[in-house]
Amino acid sequence: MRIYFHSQATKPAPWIDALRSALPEAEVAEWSPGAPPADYAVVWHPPQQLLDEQPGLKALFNIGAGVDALMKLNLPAGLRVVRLDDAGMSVQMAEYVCHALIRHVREFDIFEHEAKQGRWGYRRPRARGDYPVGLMGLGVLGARVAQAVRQFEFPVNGWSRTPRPLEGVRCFAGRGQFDDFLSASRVLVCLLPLTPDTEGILDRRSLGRLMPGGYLINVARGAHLVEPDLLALLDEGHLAGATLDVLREEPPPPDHPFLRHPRITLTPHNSARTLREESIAQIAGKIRALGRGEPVAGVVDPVRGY
Ligand code: NDP
Ligand code: OXD
Repeated sequence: MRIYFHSQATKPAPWIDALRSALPEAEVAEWSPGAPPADYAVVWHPPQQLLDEQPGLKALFNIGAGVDALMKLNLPAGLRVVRLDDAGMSVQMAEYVCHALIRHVREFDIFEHEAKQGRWGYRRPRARGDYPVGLMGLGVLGARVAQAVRQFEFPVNGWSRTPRPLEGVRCFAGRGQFDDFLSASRVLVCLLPLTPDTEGILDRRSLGRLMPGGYLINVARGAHLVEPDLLALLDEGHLAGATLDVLREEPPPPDHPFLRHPRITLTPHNSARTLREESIAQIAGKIRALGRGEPVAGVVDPVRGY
């Protein structure tokens, strides 16, 4: 069995060594143009050339949860694309979202700022019931985030493409219930995959339907957000702020208006990092299962695009 690894976002050697240890029966190498045919490829943002030169792959493993970069390529018909299925990401995502939510609702950002100005000011406590959290996407990550947010006793609304009943979550589904979901939420968390249906979904229309003083946490993809619409709604006072882990252009150009915006907190696409050990254990398990002819979880539906 031959496996190729390709990613420009991470050093290949530790991945290749770890894949060799997990699958000692396999020949594992970094992919290079003109390489002989392989059985599997483990990739992040591969070039089209890899797919064109490897039409016989049995599966393409993505070392991330989001497969939007792969869906833009011309994939051989019938190629099985397998995403990471949690692999240690959901707990990181839950930490990140709870941190951003609590920092905003408890006004820690304001306290930090005031202390640096030498001020010691009390503020009237906010009631968590006034901050219903709307989760867009109730998949592997969204469901875990919903559970974590509930632990802090915030009201939680959830929105998915098909109905996903979750204990303690008021669930909405499909475009028909989107507006009701938005108007019942003050803090909006985006954990949707990026697809033609969801690109630009965080725009003036949708963000404008949140309760006044709304807050956006985008941890999915930068292209979900129409960036000028967020700036306008912050200026108009309809939104109180935003925490963004993802931007349309990463890294952003030095003059990007979000970089120094007083009410936008940015992190460099690290809300849920891919963990090498967990990911390789999962991928190796799936390669073995496929070898035995068994089904595996996390196979992407090419029609839905996630
Ligand atoms: P899943 O595929 O498990 O879940 C996706 C959820 O979104 C599902 O509930 C799905 O609905 C819903 N959804 C998809 N399309 C629509 C639509 N058109 N309308 C309404 N709901 C929709 O994905 P994950 O939870 O694993 O990951 C979500 C995304 O998070 C990834 O695609 C990736 O882009 C991003 N991500 C970001 C990271 C970061 O570091 N910033 C790290 C990891 C992931 P249904 O349940 O009906 O299918
Ligand atoms: C992912 C990511 O999709 O890292 O896993 O963004």
